[in-house]
Amino acid sequence: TTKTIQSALISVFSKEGLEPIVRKLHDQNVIFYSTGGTEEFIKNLGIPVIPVEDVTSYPSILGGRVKTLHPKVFGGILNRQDNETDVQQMQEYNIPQIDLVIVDLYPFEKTVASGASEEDIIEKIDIGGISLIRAAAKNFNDTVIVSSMDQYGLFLDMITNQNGITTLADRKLLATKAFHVSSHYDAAIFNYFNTDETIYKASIENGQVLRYGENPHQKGFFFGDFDAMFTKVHGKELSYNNLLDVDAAVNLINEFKTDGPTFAILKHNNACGLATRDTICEAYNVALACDPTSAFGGVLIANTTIDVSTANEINKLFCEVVIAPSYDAEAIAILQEKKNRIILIQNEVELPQKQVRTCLNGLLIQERNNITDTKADLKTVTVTAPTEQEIEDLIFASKVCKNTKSNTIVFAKNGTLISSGTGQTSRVDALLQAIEKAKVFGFSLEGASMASDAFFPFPDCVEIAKNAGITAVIQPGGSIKDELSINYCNENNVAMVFTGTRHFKH
Ligand code: 93A
Repeated sequence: TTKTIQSALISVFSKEGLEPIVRKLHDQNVIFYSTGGTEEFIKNLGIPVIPVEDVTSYPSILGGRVKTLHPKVFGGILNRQDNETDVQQMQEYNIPQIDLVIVDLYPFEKTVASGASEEDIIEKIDIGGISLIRAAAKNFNDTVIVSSMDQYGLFLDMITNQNGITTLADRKLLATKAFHVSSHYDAAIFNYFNTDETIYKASIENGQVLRYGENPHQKGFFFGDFDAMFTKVHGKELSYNNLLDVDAAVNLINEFKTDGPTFAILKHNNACGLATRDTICEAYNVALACDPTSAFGGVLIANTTIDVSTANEINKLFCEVVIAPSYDAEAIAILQEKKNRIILIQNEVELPQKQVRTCLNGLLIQERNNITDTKADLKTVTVTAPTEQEIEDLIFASKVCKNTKSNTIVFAKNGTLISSGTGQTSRVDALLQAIEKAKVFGFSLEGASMASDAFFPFPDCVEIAKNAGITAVIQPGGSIKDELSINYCNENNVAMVFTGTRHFKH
C-alpha cells in the first residue's frame, strides 16, 4: 500500500510556498503537468513541466473556465491501479498516470469579502480545481492529494522524510483534509447564494423553523429531536425561549431524580422555586411560595406524577409549560383548560452528554457537568460540623446552585429553596440579592444553609451570610484565602464544607 510519487499535476492559485515542494519533487525525479500560471512558475524555476494542454490536446478555453476538465486528466487521477479494465483503458486511450495532485483553489471567500462585483465573485467559483481535489481524494488508494496551500508544510515534511513514498494512511489523511477543504468551499458558495429566505428554510434539513428567535425580530430554528425527549400532550408551539427553559428545567430536575416528590419552577433558565415534600402537591405549593412574582409565566417541572390536586393548584397560575414524567388522566384534562399552556411528558431518556453553543465564528463543545455533590464528597473544614438536616440542605442548595447562572448564591432550608442570587458579576452581589429576595418574600434565613458555585475569594461573603442568619455553608474551596473564610466561620460558629468541585454555569 505504499506508493512512490512519479508524476504530479499542479494547479495552484497562490504560488507562495510552492517552490521548495517542486524542487524536492524534482530531485525525486517526478514528472510535472501543470496549468497556465502554475506552469509558468515551474518553468521559471528552471524545472521541466508539461503543459496540461499537451495532455488534453485542448487549450485553456472559455476564459480559463475549462482548463483541466478532461477525461485524460481525470482518467489519470481516478484510475484504479489494481483494476484490470482500468489499466487496459489507460493504455487504450493513452492516459498518463497522475500520482499526485496539488491544488490551491480560486479564493472565493476572499473575493466575496473584498466586496467584488457579482461577476468577479462568480468567476472565482472554482470548478476544475474542486473536481481535481474530489477526484484525487476519492482515489486515495492510489493518488495523493494536497488540497490547499495550508498543507504545503505537512506535505513537504512527508516527502522529505519518506523520500517521496506515501503510505495508505498518509493518503487517507490527505483525502480527509481534501473533503474538509471542498465541503468548506461549497458551504461558502452556498452561503453567498443563500440570501433568499424561502430557499434558506427549504435547505435546512431536520431543522424546525421556530416562530422567531429570542425576540420577534430574530429568526430562529431548532435542530434536534424534541420528540425523543418529550411527548407533547397539549398547547401552542414551543418558542425559542420555551425550549431554553425546558432545557434548564430537565437538567435541574435531573438532580432530584432519586429524591422524594420535588417540584421546580423556572424563569429565564433559573429556578425561582423548588421544594421536596411528601406529596407533589405540597412540593408545588411550597415552590410557588418561594417567589410567586417570578413564577408568573414560568416553566414548571415535577419529578413524579402530577395528580388532580396538583393540577388544580397549577391551574390558578399563569404558566407557559408544565413538564412531568406522567400525569393522572384527569390532571391532564384540568391542565388542558388553558388553551395555550404547553403540557409535556418527559420521556425516560438520558440527557445528552455533549453541550454545544456558538462562540465567535465557531462552536464551543463540552461534556455536561455530571458531578452532583453528595454527602461523601463533603469535607468539613470548620470546628463546627453541619447537622444532618444541614447536610441535606447543603446538598439540596448545591444542586440548585449547579443549575443556576453564575455567579450564584443559593439559600435552602428543610428541602426548600428560600432564595437565590443569580447571574451576578460578583459573588457579593449574588449574596446580597439572595438576602434581599428572602426578605421581600418574608423568609427568615435563621438556620438556613448557603451554597456558592465557586470559592469565596475573600471572607466577606461568609461574614455577610452569617449576619443574615446562615449557619452552614457549602462551597468548592480552593481560594488562596480559604483560611480567612474558615477562620471567620470558626470564630462565629458557622459550619462550612468543601466539595472540591466548582459548578460554574455561564
Ligand atoms: O476555471 S476553472 O474552474 N476550470 C478548470 O478547468 C480549472 N482547472 C484548475 N479553474 C481551474 N483550475 C484552477 O486554476 C485551480 O484550482 C487553481 O486555483 C487555478 C490555477 O491556475 P493557473 O495555474 O493558471 O494559475
